[in-house]
Amino acid sequence: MINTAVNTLLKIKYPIIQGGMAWIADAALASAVSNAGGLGLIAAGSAPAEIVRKEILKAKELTDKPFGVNIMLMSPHAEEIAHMVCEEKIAAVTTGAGNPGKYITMWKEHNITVIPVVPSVALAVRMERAGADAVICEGTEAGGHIGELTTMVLVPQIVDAVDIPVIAAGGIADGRGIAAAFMLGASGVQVGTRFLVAEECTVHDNYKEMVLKAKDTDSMVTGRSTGHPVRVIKNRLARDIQALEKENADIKEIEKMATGSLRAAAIEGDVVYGSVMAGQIAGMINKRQTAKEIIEEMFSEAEKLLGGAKWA
Ligand code: TUI
Repeated sequence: MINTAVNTLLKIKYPIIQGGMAWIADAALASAVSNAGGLGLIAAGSAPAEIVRKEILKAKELTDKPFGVNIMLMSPHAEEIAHMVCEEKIAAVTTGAGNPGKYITMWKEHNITVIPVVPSVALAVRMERAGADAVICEGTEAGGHIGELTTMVLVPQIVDAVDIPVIAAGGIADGRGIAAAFMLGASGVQVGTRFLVAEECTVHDNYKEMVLKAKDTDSMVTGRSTGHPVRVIKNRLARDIQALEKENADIKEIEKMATGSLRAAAIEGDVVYGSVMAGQIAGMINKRQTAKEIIEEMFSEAEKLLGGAKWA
């Protein structure tokens, strides 16, 4: 058994957190991951607090295990969601796309385990000083909104810079990825892309098929010119945005094309003009499984590779 500081911190069987995928990670996926022994997350994305609260109430019906909420800090509703998770006594909060510093004291007062996603050593250090319990160190291989550095270079540098547990994310979808993350000093992993094809994931089937069919080179990054780079699977929308970016088009025009595009792909199944966010590891993902099968397969592979040593 792989038992680390992350198992203890989150009271979970396997040190794995499900990625907070906006418009996708709902009560169904979060509870399936938590019931399988990981930490499931409900992604708040850009939804209002009351919509997120409904998912939390559903998840409480579906699991008695701990689960968390991922707060996307660029959302206009981030502030109200930050307060709502305290009312709902959520076990853990992860954050993305910003600095959650101003909320950390409040969350800690409500016994919430706080785990910000960080793209750099500087932000990891600031989060530790602000009272975070752990950090998720997300490399640019990840899907969705990304930073510049790869998982390979970011994890060991953050491990050296902080004393709190480091959870590796970006490019991890099997036992080899887990074992590699542990070798870099991580004590847990966050996995998003592989859970997109989980049976319990309610994302549109066209989206799942895009992930299942993707090859190694099928993802690209759009939005660098707007300051909000996102990794997506290549399609018509991504190529159109790329063409506009090459022409140095107006940022507002590019942002207008991206608005609503994640919802279009995830909910409507528009995988031509929608935004199919997924990580570079999509090329390796080729089968549908339950969340339980995914987690158990990943950890049985990792345990073999790590040679049965006790990981703490
Ligand atoms: O947040 C993510 N991934 C996401 S959020 C998302 S929803 C969205 N939709 C359209 C456009 C933009 C977002 C889809 N995927 N991952 C975690 C993550 N956080 N990656 C990078 C960061 C990050 C970046 C800068 C965290 C902190 C940060 O701090 C800047 C600062 O203020 O210091």
